[in-house]
Amino acid sequence: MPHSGLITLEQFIVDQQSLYKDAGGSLSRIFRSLELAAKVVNRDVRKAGLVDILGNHGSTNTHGEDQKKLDVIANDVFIAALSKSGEVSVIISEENDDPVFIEGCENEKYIIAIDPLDGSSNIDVNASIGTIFSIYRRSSVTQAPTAEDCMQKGKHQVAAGYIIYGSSTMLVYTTGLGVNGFTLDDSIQEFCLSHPNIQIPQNGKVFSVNEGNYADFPQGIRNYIDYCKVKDKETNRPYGARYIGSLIADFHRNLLKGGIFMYPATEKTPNGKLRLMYECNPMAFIVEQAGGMASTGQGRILDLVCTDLHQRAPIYIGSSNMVELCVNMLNESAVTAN
Ligand code: P6P
Repeated sequence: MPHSGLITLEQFIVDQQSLYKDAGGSLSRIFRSLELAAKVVNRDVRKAGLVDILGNHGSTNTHGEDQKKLDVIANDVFIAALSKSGEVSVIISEENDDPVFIEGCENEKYIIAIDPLDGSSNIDVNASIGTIFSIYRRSSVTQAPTAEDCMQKGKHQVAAGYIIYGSSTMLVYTTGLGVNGFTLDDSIQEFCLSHPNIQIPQNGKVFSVNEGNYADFPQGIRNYIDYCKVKDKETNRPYGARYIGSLIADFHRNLLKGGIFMYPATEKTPNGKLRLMYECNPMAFIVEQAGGMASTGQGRILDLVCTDLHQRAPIYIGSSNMVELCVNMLNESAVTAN
């Protein structure tokens, strides 16, 4: 496509801003910061094998997980960029136990929840990784922000998105007016609109789950996984099993092609493994905006009450017909088991 036909992320955001009557440009400035940070992290991810930024940082995060060096670099880059936007009062990050209150921005209305580098266990083996972000507004800005300001239901998100550092680098986001994808054109260092108005197919032929935990899954989930493997031409089964171990990569493939991603509760992870505020909620907002579904197994992810900044939740997310059947089988089995 000739460059004259390109729509850059910057231009797209300005055009979208005109759709919001009370838009003052704050959200646009936040996106500009996210875009800059994404380009810096992309540069570091792309050269990870060449300089000493692979491997563990020697510290652990709030969940006791080893922090990879790139985790820490990505966290620092995004927090610095968002702080400089002047629009963000507080940031919650997978890499920080406590909220990061931005000095001089106590009266700003935006809150950011971020997983600066999700899938980091894949860094050393060159598999796709990514950044997930979620944006909320504070209900009141008359006093300094608190941790409670951050504990909002996912349905109150103002925007959500992710950057996937894969075979190409893409930024996918929603502000509640559908989902759009932008691919980084390295030659001009611009994110350009490549996937307008993404809609997830209602049915797919892929299921994504860590089957190593099969013995630990609820019976209904085992029943659904077995269902995915049955030969049935009419319903395009058996489905393909695809699991990269990087939420963003598995989610992105299913968003474009159709499919379901599952991280159930198990004995080892009684509330599931994925974190509500900066993994489940942003992905749930995106998938619903694309016509899909995201459930905890007991209800909509976006309705789940947040009682802890780093709380986890079981998640079944993707093509609506697949998620619906999966959750029905989970609950039918639970009923018959009682
Ligand atoms: P498991 C990566 O650590 C992550 O948070 C997600 O990106 C990914 O989907 C999941 O954990 C993989 O977890 O237990 O299957 O290795």
